[in-house]
Amino acid sequence: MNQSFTSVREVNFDGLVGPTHNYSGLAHGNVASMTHEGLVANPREAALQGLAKMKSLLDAGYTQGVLPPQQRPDLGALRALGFRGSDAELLNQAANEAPQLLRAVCSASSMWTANAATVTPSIDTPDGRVHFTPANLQSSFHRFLEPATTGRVLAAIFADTGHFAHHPTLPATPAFSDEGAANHTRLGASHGESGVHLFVYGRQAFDGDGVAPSRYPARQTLEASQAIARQHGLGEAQVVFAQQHPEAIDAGVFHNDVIAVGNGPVLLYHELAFRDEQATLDALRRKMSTPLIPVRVPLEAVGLEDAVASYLFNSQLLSNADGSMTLVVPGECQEREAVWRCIQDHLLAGHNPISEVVVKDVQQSMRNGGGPACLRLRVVMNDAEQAALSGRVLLDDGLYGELSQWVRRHYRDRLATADLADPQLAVEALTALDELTRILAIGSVYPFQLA
Ligand code: SUG
Repeated sequence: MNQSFTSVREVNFDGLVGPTHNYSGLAHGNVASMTHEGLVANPREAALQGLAKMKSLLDAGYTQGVLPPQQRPDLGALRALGFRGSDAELLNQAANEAPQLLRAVCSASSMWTANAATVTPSIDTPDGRVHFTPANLQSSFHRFLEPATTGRVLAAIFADTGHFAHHPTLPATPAFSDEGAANHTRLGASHGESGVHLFVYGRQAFDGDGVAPSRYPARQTLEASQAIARQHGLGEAQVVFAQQHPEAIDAGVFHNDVIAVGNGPVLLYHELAFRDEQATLDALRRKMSTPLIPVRVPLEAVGLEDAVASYLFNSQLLSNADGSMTLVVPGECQEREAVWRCIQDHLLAGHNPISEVVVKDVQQSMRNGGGPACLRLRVVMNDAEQAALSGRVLLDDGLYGELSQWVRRHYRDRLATADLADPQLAVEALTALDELTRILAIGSVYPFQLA
């Protein structure tokens, strides 16, 4: 084992759940979000569940990072839409005249950092820097509000321009619809060796054959994925573009990470993940310098409904020092018999590196369609890059303790959609976030701090 191999690791940056976490049913095509609309949320529990997941992975020896939530309610967005007056007046006017807009500007959706950006590790880029592109998230209004702050947060943490390169979001128009790392998987022998980048898209904007889902939107375009690859300097030999199976999207698979997950040489995927399964595997095999280990879950073992409800494929697949892998699955996998059987009989008992399954309760996030893998942005870094991070964003026991206390001090344990108009909620949220930027030592990143 050479030094460059041992000093490179994947850091999972989980999104902290924000104080306005609620169930507004904002995400069309996301079955969990649509089903749980109107439920009373528990933001405190949501944030603590997220922190507990981070802490248990830290305790198991993985390097864990944390990203702050966004400023919500996004009062600036309401002002841009013509609402006037004091903060309280704005919220009141929006609640009366356009409740759907108020719900959108209150969403805590930035917790799903797999959609924050696409990241390419330095070993794969021509200039030897880690490259970032914040996703434009233009498919929905509530998520379109994220990229500006995401860009500031990433620039604050990955500030060292000798190691990190930041690109602008793609044009926020349907042709370049981009949902970030949720549709991007890097495959290779190990984190420290060069990888092949699998970009999965739902539709082609310009010259496609028109094959696309009919019921729910395809959120990622081929053109967006190609532009990201270009921005990051990835050459033809390093990339594979594959179309998602339209049937899967129509069953509620709104991102590839709801139906496939890769790590190292392993690609765990459902039979209906890709429109052309064989061509996708062939292309990966041609370009990878190490044998691909496909772990295929057939439709007869796990139906699409079970896959979507359990979020089996929205698991984190993590590398261990001995070459084995750990699969971190959401608790909902235990509730679906076919899924649990597949985990035991097919994944754990199969000829593949997956040797352990860890179950995590992230139910508050799951009810909005966000499993363990949605909650994290993977950044592969070497020692020098890790040392060049700004702020206090790598979790240790001390930071975990402080963040847990911070959540307990500021978060409500009950939030209904009717509460979103409460001006006191906005005051609480901004007070909490101001304190958070000091805990994380990332400077001013929120609009209310920059005004
Ligand atoms: O974009 N849900 C998110 C869930 C994102 C999950 N991410 C990944 N699969 N990587 C979405 O559909 C619902 C929010 C609400 O209703 O407030 C929401 O936006």
